[in-house]
Amino acid sequence: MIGTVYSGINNIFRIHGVDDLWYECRIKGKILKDEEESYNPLAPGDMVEFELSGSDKGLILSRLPRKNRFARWNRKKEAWQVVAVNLDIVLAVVSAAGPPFRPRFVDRVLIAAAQGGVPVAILVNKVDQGVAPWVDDRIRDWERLGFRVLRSSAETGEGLNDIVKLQDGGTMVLFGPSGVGKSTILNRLIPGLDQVTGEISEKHDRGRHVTNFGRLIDAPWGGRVVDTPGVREILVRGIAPEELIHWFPEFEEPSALCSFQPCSHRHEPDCGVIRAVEAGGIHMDRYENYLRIRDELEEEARW
Ligand SMILES: Nc1nc2c(ncn2[C@@H]2O[C@H](COP(=O)(O)OP(=O)(O)OP(=O)(O)O)[C@@H](O)[C@H]2O)c(=O)[nH]1
Ligand SMILES: [Mg+2]
Ligand SMILES: [Zn+2]
Repeated sequence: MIGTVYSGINNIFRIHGVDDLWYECRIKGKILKDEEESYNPLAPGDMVEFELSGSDKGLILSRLPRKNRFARWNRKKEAWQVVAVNLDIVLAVVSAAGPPFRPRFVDRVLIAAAQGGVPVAILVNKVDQGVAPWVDDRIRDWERLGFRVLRSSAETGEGLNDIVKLQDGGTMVLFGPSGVGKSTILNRLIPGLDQVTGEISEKHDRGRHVTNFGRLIDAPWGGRVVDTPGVREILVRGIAPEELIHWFPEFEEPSALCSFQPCSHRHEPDCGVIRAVEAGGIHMDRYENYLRIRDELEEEARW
């Protein structure tokens, strides 16, 4: 039997079979072959082959090849955590305010999505709480770079239709910090969904956070969405430090003009990137984020 993984908790996976029935499945044997260096062999959206072990129970035998994957590096486990797979788009969700707007978090999601081969867009939720000038400034910069940025309020309903239009019958994962409104948005869009909302991140700190497995949801208008538990951080991994600029599209052209080659674009004289920052072609905050991530990657490379 073939089916799709919708959710998982304590290594029991909820699977929708191609026969349109639902199954509770465990993995047969100890491990599922995973050549991708991730600690979770299955993620929402995975297609699996399983054998029946009861009327609505099964044993997963193998995972079918993935079209793409969106993963984040798990610092504690020192491995990739695959967030969701077989996606049409990643929606990086942040809040305009409360919890604070986190543009650098978004920049990292943009990189992680590109690494996984998944198109990405940005959603700034809670616009009903006001959009400060510095927030708007950063949004405009993403737009200038060609990224699609949506603005929404789950409170007033503003912008929610744009999310549906963007998803367009495909599979979309909502990914972002805790408390930005991912589940509230989905509850509002999908009557009767009843995703838990309002759980504040401190609860996770106290260890009540039992699973970090997302949930695949069939959208009544077609296609699917994946709600994911909020994360505190997203690390950039798997990129050589000197390759990092290729993941910041607006750095590419200026970096060709650097006098020193290779140039780290930190403090070298006559650096095209630094000149572009001064001239406004590269946003200062994006540049500082680049420096931060570059430091992290170099630190990592030393180990
Ligand atoms: N003012 C305002 N509050 C919102 C909005 N969207 C969500 N909230 C509130 O923000 C809180 C957190 O919302 P959740 O939907 O639980 O956030 P989440 O992103 O799912 O959080 P995690 O599941 O922890 O990752 C709830 O109290 C919501 O009522 C919004 O657009 N405006
Ligand atoms: Mg939630
Ligand atoms: Zn340079």
